[in-house]
Amino acid sequence: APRAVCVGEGLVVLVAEPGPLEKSNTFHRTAGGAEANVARVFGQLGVDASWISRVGDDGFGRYLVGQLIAAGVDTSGVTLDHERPTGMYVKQRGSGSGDRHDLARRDSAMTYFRAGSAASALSPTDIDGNAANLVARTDLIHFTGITVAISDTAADLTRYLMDQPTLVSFDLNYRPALWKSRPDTATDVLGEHVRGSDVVFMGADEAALVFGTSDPAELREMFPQPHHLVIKNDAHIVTAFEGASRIDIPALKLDVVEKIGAGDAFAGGYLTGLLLGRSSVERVRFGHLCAAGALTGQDDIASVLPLTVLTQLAELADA
Ligand code: KDG
Repeated sequence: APRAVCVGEGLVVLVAEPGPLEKSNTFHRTAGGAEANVARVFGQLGVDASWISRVGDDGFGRYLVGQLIAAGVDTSGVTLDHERPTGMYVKQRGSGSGDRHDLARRDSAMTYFRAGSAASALSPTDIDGNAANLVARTDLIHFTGITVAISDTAADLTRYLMDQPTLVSFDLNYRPALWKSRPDTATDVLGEHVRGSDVVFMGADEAALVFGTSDPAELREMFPQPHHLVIKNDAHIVTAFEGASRIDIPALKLDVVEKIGAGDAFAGGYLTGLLLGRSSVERVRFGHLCAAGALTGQDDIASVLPLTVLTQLAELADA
Protein backbone atom coordinates (compact mmCIF):
# COMPACT_ATOMS: atom_id res chain seq x y z
CA ALA A 1 0.00 0.00 0.00
CA PRO A 2 1.17 3.57 -0.63
CA ARG A 3 2.44 5.50 2.40
CA ALA A 4 1.37 8.92 3.60
CA VAL A 5 2.32 11.05 6.58
CA CYS A 6 0.01 13.81 7.85
CA VAL A 7 1.49 16.44 10.17
CA GLY A 8 -0.56 18.83 12.27
CA GLU A 9 -2.74 19.48 15.28
CA GLY A 10 -5.58 17.20 16.27
CA LEU A 11 -8.45 18.84 18.08
CA VAL A 12 -11.18 17.34 20.17
CA VAL A 13 -14.45 18.67 18.76
CA LEU A 14 -17.46 19.43 20.92
CA VAL A 15 -20.46 19.71 18.60
CA ALA A 16 -23.09 21.88 20.28
CA GLU A 17 -26.77 21.11 20.02
CA PRO A 18 -28.38 23.50 17.49
CA GLY A 19 -28.95 27.04 18.73
CA PRO A 20 -26.83 29.72 20.41
CA LEU A 21 -23.98 28.43 22.57
CA GLU A 22 -25.32 30.06 25.72
CA LYS A 23 -28.36 27.79 25.43
CA SER A 24 -26.51 24.59 24.57
CA ASN A 25 -26.61 22.08 27.41
CA THR A 26 -25.24 19.07 25.63
CA PHE A 27 -22.29 18.53 23.34
CA HIS A 28 -21.39 15.60 21.15
CA ARG A 29 -17.68 14.79 21.37
CA THR A 30 -15.85 13.90 18.19
CA ALA A 31 -12.40 14.22 16.61
CA GLY A 32 -11.04 16.92 14.30
CA GLY A 33 -8.00 18.79 13.20
CA ALA A 34 -7.48 19.09 9.47
CA GLU A 35 -4.45 16.81 9.04
CA ALA A 36 -5.77 14.24 11.51
CA ASN A 37 -8.99 14.20 9.47
CA VAL A 38 -7.09 13.50 6.26
CA ALA A 39 -5.11 10.77 8.02
CA ARG A 40 -8.35 9.08 9.11
CA VAL A 41 -9.67 9.18 5.54
CA PHE A 42 -6.40 7.64 4.33
CA GLY A 43 -6.63 4.94 6.99
CA GLN A 44 -10.14 4.02 5.91
CA LEU A 45 -9.13 3.87 2.25
CA GLY A 46 -6.28 1.46 2.86
CA VAL A 47 -3.39 3.92 2.60
CA ASP A 48 -0.55 3.13 5.01
CA ALA A 49 -1.06 6.39 6.90
CA SER A 50 0.77 7.93 9.85
CA TRP A 51 -0.04 10.99 11.90
CA ILE A 52 2.76 13.11 13.36
CA SER A 53 1.65 15.47 16.08
CA ARG A 54 1.81 16.37 19.78
CA VAL A 55 -1.02 15.73 22.22
CA GLY A 56 -1.39 16.57 25.90
CA ASP A 57 -1.08 13.92 28.60
CA ASP A 58 -4.85 14.10 29.17
CA GLY A 59 -8.07 12.30 28.33
CA PHE A 60 -8.70 14.30 25.17
CA GLY A 61 -5.22 13.45 23.90
CA ARG A 62 -5.78 9.76 24.57
CA TYR A 63 -9.19 10.00 22.89
CA LEU A 64 -7.69 11.55 19.74
CA VAL A 65 -4.92 8.98 19.47
CA GLY A 66 -7.55 6.25 19.95
CA GLN A 67 -9.70 7.68 17.14
CA LEU A 68 -6.75 7.74 14.77
CA ILE A 69 -5.81 4.17 15.64
CA ALA A 70 -9.44 3.08 15.18
CA ALA A 71 -9.30 4.50 11.65
CA GLY A 72 -6.20 2.42 10.90
CA VAL A 73 -3.67 5.23 11.32
CA ASP A 74 -0.19 4.69 12.78
CA THR A 75 0.45 7.06 15.72
CA SER A 76 4.02 6.07 16.55
CA GLY A 77 5.14 9.56 15.52
CA VAL A 78 2.91 11.31 18.07
CA THR A 79 4.73 12.98 20.99
CA LEU A 80 3.12 13.14 24.41
CA ASP A 81 3.51 16.64 25.87
CA HIS A 82 3.47 16.58 29.66
CA GLU A 83 3.24 20.36 30.04
CA ARG A 84 0.64 21.48 27.53
CA PRO A 85 -2.99 20.41 27.00
CA THR A 86 -4.67 18.91 23.94
CA GLY A 87 -6.43 21.57 21.84
CA MET A 88 -10.18 21.71 21.39
CA TYR A 89 -12.83 23.46 19.32
CA VAL A 90 -16.55 23.93 19.73
CA LYS A 91 -18.63 23.49 16.59
CA GLN A 92 -21.87 25.45 16.43
CA ARG A 93 -23.88 23.79 13.74
CA GLY A 94 -25.22 25.44 10.63
CA SER A 95 -26.12 23.52 7.49
CA GLY A 96 -23.22 25.04 5.67
CA SER A 97 -25.39 26.46 2.93
CA GLY A 98 -23.74 29.80 3.59
CA ASP A 99 -26.98 31.75 4.19
CA ARG A 100 -25.98 34.19 6.95
CA HIS A 101 -29.51 35.39 7.68
CA ASP A 102 -31.13 32.09 8.36
CA LEU A 103 -29.74 30.58 11.56
CA ALA A 104 -30.47 27.03 10.50
CA ARG A 105 -28.92 27.45 7.07
CA ARG A 106 -25.78 29.46 7.71
CA ASP A 107 -22.26 28.07 7.91
CA SER A 108 -21.17 26.33 11.08
CA ALA A 109 -19.01 28.38 13.42
CA MET A 110 -15.80 27.19 15.10
CA THR A 111 -14.58 28.47 18.45
CA TYR A 112 -11.02 27.46 19.24
CA PHE A 113 -9.59 26.57 22.64
CA ARG A 114 -6.08 25.84 21.45
CA ALA A 115 -3.73 28.68 22.44
CA GLY A 116 -0.69 27.15 24.14
CA SER A 117 -1.78 23.63 23.16
CA ALA A 118 0.58 20.67 22.91
CA ALA A 119 0.51 20.78 19.11
CA SER A 120 1.28 24.50 18.98
CA ALA A 121 4.73 23.46 20.29
CA LEU A 122 5.32 21.35 17.14
CA SER A 123 8.75 22.10 15.67
CA PRO A 124 11.37 20.42 13.45
CA THR A 125 12.72 18.65 16.58
CA ASP A 126 9.56 16.51 16.56
CA ILE A 127 10.90 14.80 13.43
CA ASP A 128 13.20 12.46 15.35
CA GLY A 129 13.14 8.73 16.11
CA ASN A 130 9.97 7.12 14.74
CA ALA A 131 8.79 10.31 13.10
CA ALA A 132 12.08 10.72 11.23
CA ASN A 133 11.82 7.17 9.89
CA LEU A 134 8.25 7.76 8.77
CA VAL A 135 9.18 10.95 6.93
CA ALA A 136 12.22 9.30 5.32
CA ARG A 137 10.27 6.42 3.77
CA THR A 138 6.91 8.00 2.94
CA ASP A 139 5.46 8.54 -0.54
CA LEU A 140 3.61 11.70 0.48
CA ILE A 141 3.64 14.33 3.23
CA HIS A 142 0.45 16.29 3.81
CA PHE A 143 -0.11 19.39 5.96
CA THR A 144 -2.19 22.54 5.83
CA GLY A 145 -2.11 26.30 6.36
CA ILE A 146 -3.43 25.68 9.87
CA THR A 147 -0.12 24.16 10.96
CA VAL A 148 1.68 27.06 9.31
CA ALA A 149 -0.43 29.45 11.39
CA ILE A 150 -0.50 27.90 14.86
CA SER A 151 3.01 29.00 15.90
CA ASP A 152 6.39 30.09 14.56
CA THR A 153 7.95 26.76 15.50
CA ALA A 154 5.18 24.88 13.67
CA ALA A 155 5.88 27.03 10.59
CA ASP A 156 9.56 26.07 10.91
CA LEU A 157 8.37 22.48 10.80
CA THR A 158 6.24 22.95 7.67
CA ARG A 159 9.20 24.65 5.92
CA TYR A 160 11.39 21.70 6.90
CA LEU A 161 8.79 19.27 5.51
CA MET A 162 8.42 21.26 2.31
CA ASP A 163 12.12 20.67 1.63
CA GLN A 164 11.87 16.88 1.86
CA PRO A 165 12.50 14.95 -1.36
CA THR A 166 9.02 13.44 -1.50
CA LEU A 167 5.63 14.49 -2.78
CA VAL A 168 4.41 17.38 -0.60
CA SER A 169 0.70 18.17 -0.36
CA PHE A 170 -0.59 21.44 1.08
CA ASP A 171 -4.20 22.49 1.75
CA LEU A 172 -4.48 26.27 2.12
CA ASN A 173 -7.06 26.04 4.96
CA TYR A 174 -7.01 29.76 5.68
CA ARG A 175 -8.32 30.30 9.24
CA PRO A 176 -8.44 34.08 9.85
CA ALA A 177 -8.73 33.53 13.64
CA LEU A 178 -5.23 32.03 13.64
CA TRP A 179 -3.70 35.03 11.82
CA LYS A 180 -5.30 37.74 13.97
CA SER A 181 -2.06 38.90 15.56
CA ARG A 182 -0.32 39.24 12.16
CA PRO A 183 -2.98 39.42 9.40
CA ASP A 184 -0.64 41.11 6.92
CA THR A 185 1.75 38.15 6.83
CA ALA A 186 -0.77 35.47 5.78
CA THR A 187 -0.53 36.17 2.03
CA ASP A 188 3.27 35.92 1.95
CA VAL A 189 3.64 32.94 4.25
CA LEU A 190 0.80 30.90 2.74
CA GLY A 191 1.93 31.84 -0.79
CA GLU A 192 5.42 30.57 0.03
CA HIS A 193 3.89 27.20 1.01
CA VAL A 194 1.76 27.03 -2.13
CA ARG A 195 4.88 27.60 -4.27
CA GLY A 196 6.90 25.04 -2.34
CA SER A 197 4.41 22.17 -2.58
CA ASP A 198 3.64 19.63 -5.30
CA VAL A 199 -0.10 19.26 -4.70
CA VAL A 200 -2.16 22.23 -3.50
CA PHE A 201 -5.82 22.46 -2.51
CA MET A 202 -7.69 25.70 -1.97
CA GLY A 203 -11.24 26.96 -1.73
CA ALA A 204 -12.05 29.75 -4.21
CA ASP A 205 -13.47 31.84 -1.33
CA GLU A 206 -10.33 31.57 0.79
CA ALA A 207 -8.15 32.16 -2.26
CA ALA A 208 -10.03 35.43 -2.82
CA LEU A 209 -9.33 36.48 0.77
CA VAL A 210 -5.66 35.52 0.80
CA PHE A 211 -4.55 36.03 -2.81
CA GLY A 212 -7.13 38.51 -4.12
CA THR A 213 -8.75 36.30 -6.76
CA SER A 214 -11.00 33.26 -6.90
CA ASP A 215 -10.53 32.73 -10.63
CA PRO A 216 -8.81 29.38 -11.30
CA ALA A 217 -6.96 30.61 -14.39
CA GLU A 218 -5.60 33.62 -12.52
CA LEU A 219 -4.61 31.45 -9.57
CA ARG A 220 -2.79 29.09 -11.91
CA GLU A 221 -0.95 32.02 -13.43
CA MET A 222 -0.04 33.27 -9.97
CA PHE A 223 1.07 29.78 -8.87
CA PRO A 224 2.60 27.81 -11.74
CA GLN A 225 4.85 25.82 -9.34
CA PRO A 226 2.66 23.06 -7.85
CA HIS A 227 2.16 20.38 -10.50
CA HIS A 228 -1.31 19.71 -9.09
CA LEU A 229 -3.46 22.72 -8.20
CA VAL A 230 -7.01 21.98 -7.09
CA ILE A 231 -9.56 24.76 -6.59
CA LYS A 232 -13.02 24.20 -5.12
CA ASN A 233 -15.64 26.88 -5.71
CA ASP A 234 -18.96 27.92 -4.15
CA ALA A 235 -20.92 26.41 -7.03
CA HIS A 236 -19.44 23.05 -5.94
CA ILE A 237 -17.27 22.72 -8.99
CA VAL A 238 -13.71 21.50 -8.64
CA THR A 239 -11.10 22.78 -11.06
CA ALA A 240 -8.02 20.59 -11.11
CA PHE A 241 -4.86 21.57 -12.93
CA GLU A 242 -2.23 18.97 -13.65
CA GLY A 243 0.61 20.82 -15.26
CA ALA A 244 -1.03 22.81 -18.04
CA SER A 245 -4.13 20.61 -18.38
CA ARG A 246 -7.36 21.64 -16.68
CA ILE A 247 -10.57 19.80 -15.80
CA ASP A 248 -13.76 21.18 -14.21
CA ILE A 249 -15.97 18.67 -12.42
CA PRO A 250 -19.21 19.31 -10.51
CA ALA A 251 -19.72 17.73 -7.08
CA LEU A 252 -22.39 15.15 -6.30
CA LYS A 253 -25.84 16.57 -5.52
CA LEU A 254 -26.79 15.86 -1.91
CA ASP A 255 -28.51 17.29 1.15
CA VAL A 256 -25.75 18.90 3.18
CA VAL A 257 -25.97 18.33 6.93
CA GLU A 258 -22.78 20.10 7.94
CA LYS A 259 -19.76 21.28 5.97
CA ILE A 260 -16.72 21.54 8.27
CA GLY A 261 -14.23 18.79 7.44
CA ALA A 262 -15.53 18.14 3.92
CA GLY A 263 -12.40 19.74 2.45
CA ASP A 264 -10.24 17.32 4.42
CA ALA A 265 -12.28 14.36 3.21
CA PHE A 266 -11.95 15.63 -0.37
CA ALA A 267 -8.16 15.96 0.00
CA GLY A 268 -7.96 12.43 1.45
CA GLY A 269 -9.87 10.98 -1.49
CA TYR A 270 -8.03 12.97 -4.15
CA LEU A 271 -4.61 12.11 -2.72
CA THR A 272 -5.51 8.43 -2.42
CA GLY A 273 -6.33 8.47 -6.13
CA LEU A 274 -3.02 10.17 -6.83
CA LEU A 275 -1.09 7.61 -4.77
CA LEU A 276 -2.88 4.83 -6.67
CA GLY A 277 -1.88 6.34 -10.00
CA ARG A 278 -5.42 7.33 -11.03
CA SER A 279 -6.31 9.92 -13.68
CA SER A 280 -7.26 13.44 -12.62
CA VAL A 281 -10.95 12.77 -13.31
CA GLU A 282 -10.86 9.71 -11.06
CA ARG A 283 -8.95 11.60 -8.37
CA VAL A 284 -11.61 14.30 -8.27
CA ARG A 285 -14.32 11.61 -8.13
CA PHE A 286 -12.56 9.91 -5.21
CA GLY A 287 -12.44 13.32 -3.51
CA HIS A 288 -16.11 14.07 -4.13
CA LEU A 289 -17.19 10.66 -2.84
CA CYS A 290 -15.24 11.11 0.38
CA ALA A 291 -16.53 14.67 0.80
CA ALA A 292 -20.08 13.35 0.37
CA GLY A 293 -19.57 11.15 3.43
CA ALA A 294 -18.43 14.14 5.50
CA LEU A 295 -21.16 16.49 4.23
CA THR A 296 -23.98 14.18 5.20
CA GLY A 297 -23.06 14.00 8.92
CA GLN A 298 -22.32 16.50 11.70
CA ASP A 299 -18.80 15.21 12.45
CA ASP A 300 -15.73 16.58 10.63
CA ILE A 301 -15.43 13.44 8.55
CA ALA A 302 -17.56 10.33 8.38
CA SER A 303 -16.21 7.97 11.08
CA VAL A 304 -16.92 5.05 8.86
CA LEU A 305 -17.50 6.12 5.32
CA PRO A 306 -21.02 5.10 4.32
CA LEU A 307 -21.20 1.74 2.65
CA THR A 308 -22.34 3.27 -0.63
CA VAL A 309 -19.24 5.44 -0.73
CA LEU A 310 -16.94 2.56 0.09
CA THR A 311 -18.60 0.41 -2.56
CA GLN A 312 -18.23 3.09 -5.20
CA LEU A 313 -14.63 3.65 -4.22
CA ALA A 314 -13.95 -0.04 -4.45
CA GLU A 315 -15.52 -0.12 -7.91
CA LEU A 316 -13.36 2.78 -8.99
CA ALA A 317 -10.29 1.14 -7.55
CA ASP A 318 -11.05 -2.08 -9.42
CA ALA A 319 -11.89 -0.39 -12.70
O1 KDG B 1 -11.02 21.27 8.18
C1 KDG B 1 -11.63 21.06 9.43
C2 KDG B 1 -10.84 21.78 10.45
O2 KDG B 1 -10.96 23.16 10.25
C3 KDG B 1 -11.31 21.46 11.84
O3 KDG B 1 -11.13 20.11 12.13
C4 KDG B 1 -10.63 22.29 12.88
O4 KDG B 1 -8.36 21.85 12.41
C5 KDG B 1 -9.24 22.64 12.57
C6 KDG B 1 -8.92 24.06 12.43
O5 KDG B 1 -7.82 24.40 12.85
O6 KDG B 1 -9.72 24.82 11.93
